[in-house]
Amino acid sequence: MKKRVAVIGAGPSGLAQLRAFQSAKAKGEDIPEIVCFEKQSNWGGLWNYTWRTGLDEHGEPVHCSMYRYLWSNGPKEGLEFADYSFEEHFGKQIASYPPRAVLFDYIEGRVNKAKVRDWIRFCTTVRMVNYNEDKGNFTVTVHDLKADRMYSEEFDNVIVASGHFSVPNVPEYPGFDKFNGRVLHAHDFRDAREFAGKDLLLLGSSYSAEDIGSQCWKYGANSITVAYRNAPMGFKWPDNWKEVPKLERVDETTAYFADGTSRKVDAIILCTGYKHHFPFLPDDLRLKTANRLATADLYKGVAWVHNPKLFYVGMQDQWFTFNMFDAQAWWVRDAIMGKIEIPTDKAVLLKDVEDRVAGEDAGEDAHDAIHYQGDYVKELIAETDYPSFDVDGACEAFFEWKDHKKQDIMAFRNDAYRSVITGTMAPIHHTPWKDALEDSMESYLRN
Ligand code: FAD
Ligand code: NA7
Repeated sequence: MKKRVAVIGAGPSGLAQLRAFQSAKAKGEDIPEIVCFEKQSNWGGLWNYTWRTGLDEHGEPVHCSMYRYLWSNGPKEGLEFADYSFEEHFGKQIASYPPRAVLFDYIEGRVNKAKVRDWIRFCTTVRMVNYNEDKGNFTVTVHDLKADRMYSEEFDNVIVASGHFSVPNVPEYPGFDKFNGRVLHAHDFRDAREFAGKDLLLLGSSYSAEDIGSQCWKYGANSITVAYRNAPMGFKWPDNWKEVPKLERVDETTAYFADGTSRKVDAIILCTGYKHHFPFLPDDLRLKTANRLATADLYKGVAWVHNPKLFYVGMQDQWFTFNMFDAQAWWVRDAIMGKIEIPTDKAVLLKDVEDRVAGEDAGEDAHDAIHYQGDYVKELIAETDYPSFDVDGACEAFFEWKDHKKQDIMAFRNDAYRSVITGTMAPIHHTPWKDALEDSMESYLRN
């Protein structure tokens, strides 16, 4: 009997897993039967944009945290697939910070070429995964949302690729229940035009605060105030943008901060991050980790130390994204196919996790963190046949990106980088980011 493998989620991580198995098959290898369960009606994960918020048409929590005018927040040269370049997909080199629709098209291009769509059961939510001690396998219980039917199947391995930037972390501050305007989390933010002319308060000092604030600024918000909990982002912001210390409370109209200042605001956007949340996993299989580069309890960052027939892909905080998911997916494939041996001594697995945590903790700044994750990508790639690429070159692109942000936070997306896959330089986009209000794929590719 062929092994059966369940993949949960068809976002970039799950699709990397399907492509990994398909590439082995294309080389004549005998691969397991792969079944991918995806609760949405299409692939792409967070990149599959929807206007919906809250619950979807089936009553399931909406997965999408992306918004209408999102452009890549890092250079595409840092995430390019080593086996499918941007030039292969678009037939030419394109600018470095593609809008969401362009990246969705690129992600889709590789899996269309691999012809793996038939492996995916769409509109199917995984409800529970249980390990059967007696049989040494898993029972996966799913809900076919279209047929409104639940059923269970058995699998030898399960790969969790359900993402971790979808279930919002929603703190409450005194007075939220009395505030006259809207209070929403970044997960439910969609169209920046809604906030044109408004005075906005954002909480948080990471990517979501930076980017949602920038979007609202671009589409005409009157002012942006960002309250930080520990440290400000510290960029050179436009005149109508201010960073202030921690929010203490709000009343009907006004927000009050820890430095004694206050500001009248129309809406509050909580850019307060996300939770690793796996409602379909029981206690013995469920990952509990902070959002960090060295996750808890995952050998090599992917194999569940308490039962290494279960794998997680893409659970780290991310400098590297698509190519790191690939590195992980190829490694997981080879572990499942017996080409890589996972030690049977649990102490060895736990020591690996401990060393990774210590390695991350030894780093002092973002520069070290980027190198740390780059080294992790290199480590995994060295153990499989994933095409090796210039990971250090990708790190360099990230360092330049960080410098460009420091120089001008509203202009860094106008810069261009060299591909570490094809060696060609990206063109400068035809319109500066702040002026490119129309950002469809057609418009972006018109270089
Ligand atoms: P996801 O994309 O979250 O996909 C997980 C999939 O699992 C989804 O399709 C979901 O429907 C499915 N799923 C979940 N639960 C179940 C279930 N129970 N049953 C069945 N299916 C299920 N990365 C970049 O490289 N560049 C960027 O510019 C960038 N911008 C970002 C902006 C925002 C606002 C956010 C939130 C993230 C951004 N990211 C960016 C990071 C993003 O995490 C990755 O690009 C990528 O989407 C992660 O892929 P994933 O497959 O691990 O998870
Ligand atoms: P992050 O990067 O996890 O950051 C979350 C931010 O929220 C961070 O600055 C936190 O403050 C802040 N936070 C968390 N809880 C609170 C409370 N209770 N009060 C105030 N501030 C809080 O999440 P993002 O959404 O920015 O980014 C996630 C992904 O989305 C990322 O990969 C991007 O690509 C897009 P701290 O700094 O710890 O003080």
